[in-house]
Amino acid sequence: MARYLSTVLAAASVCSARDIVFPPVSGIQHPLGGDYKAFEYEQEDISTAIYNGLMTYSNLPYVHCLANTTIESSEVEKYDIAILGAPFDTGVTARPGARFGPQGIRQGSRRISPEFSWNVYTGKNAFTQGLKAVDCGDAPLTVLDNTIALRQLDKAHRVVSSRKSSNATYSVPRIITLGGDHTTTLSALRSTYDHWGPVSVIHFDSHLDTWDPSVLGGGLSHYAGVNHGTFLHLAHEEGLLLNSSIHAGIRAPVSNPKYDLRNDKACGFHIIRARDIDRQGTQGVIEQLQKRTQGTKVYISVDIDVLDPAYAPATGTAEVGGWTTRELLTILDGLSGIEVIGADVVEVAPIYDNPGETTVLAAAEVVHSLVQLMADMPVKALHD
Ligand SMILES: [Mn+2]
Repeated sequence: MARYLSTVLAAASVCSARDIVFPPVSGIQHPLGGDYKAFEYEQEDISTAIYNGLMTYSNLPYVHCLANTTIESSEVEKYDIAILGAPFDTGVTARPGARFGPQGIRQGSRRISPEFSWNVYTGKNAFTQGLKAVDCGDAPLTVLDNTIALRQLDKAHRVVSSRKSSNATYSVPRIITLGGDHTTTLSALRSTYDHWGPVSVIHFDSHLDTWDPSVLGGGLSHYAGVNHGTFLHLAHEEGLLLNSSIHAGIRAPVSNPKYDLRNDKACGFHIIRARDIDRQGTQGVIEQLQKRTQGTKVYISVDIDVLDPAYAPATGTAEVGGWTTRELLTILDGLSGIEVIGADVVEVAPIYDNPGETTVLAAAEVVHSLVQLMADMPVKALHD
């Protein structure tokens, strides 16, 4: 016992009781030098690491983009690509939960860091191509009134897109919204209209989302007609869209094939169905999307339910028979060169995810591909 105690006391005399002291490894210089037990805090770098600090998308710097909401104010740090959360899920027709989507997607992105992001397929790092990407946090939206919440989101988009850009050549920062249910895309399109006029939408989704409000919800009240299945119809009515838009991954049933599909066409859309990929391959899908939107500015909206529930179970209105995560990422990366003026990933409802975080990991990587598309092709605004 005495011998044991003296050993313990000897150990305690060279390091504090709870330090973990590793024996020297042959041939390896200990970072603290020969006398590695003489611990000097000055030598420890605590300036940067992933998994530290408050969580932002891909460990990007946080900027309080909504500070001092005088629109002309330019006092916040400049940026070119803004990640903006839209915690709103009271426009859904099935399972709620997407209000926690923004934090879910950030959680899924925590292993991505700007300095460790060279893509083995593209050979590029979206974060080091000259445009500054930041996380603006979430738009503060009331959970008790949809009309007010969407007006708050309209305003948040207007403020964030009106800040000074970091890159002198392109004056308008572009926004990638983390949804939120799909209704939130309407605010984003109102904002892109202000800077770029009407745009094409590439809409990845299992559902059409162009439903006439008189068919979906509007029969009940005007208020109920503004929801995650009608926002593209409303965007068309407001004149925000060009007639060169296209859906990709459609497979959910429609209520009336004649009316719904004719109405969809009238809203300016073509349709690529989910199973079309079996015949065309990813390359065929890429070519259709490019051809349809050629020569126009493009907004890309990704409803995570475009993926099969095997790849994205955590969503409100899951539809089986969808695309794989790899197929979607291949298609997105294949769109490099398109002028993307805004984008979003919506309908991520983390409560339905699994311990492996399948959905939020996929959503985070989809956002990464969207950042890459923006970095590849900076776009001038109408007044530039
Ligand atoms: Mn949708």
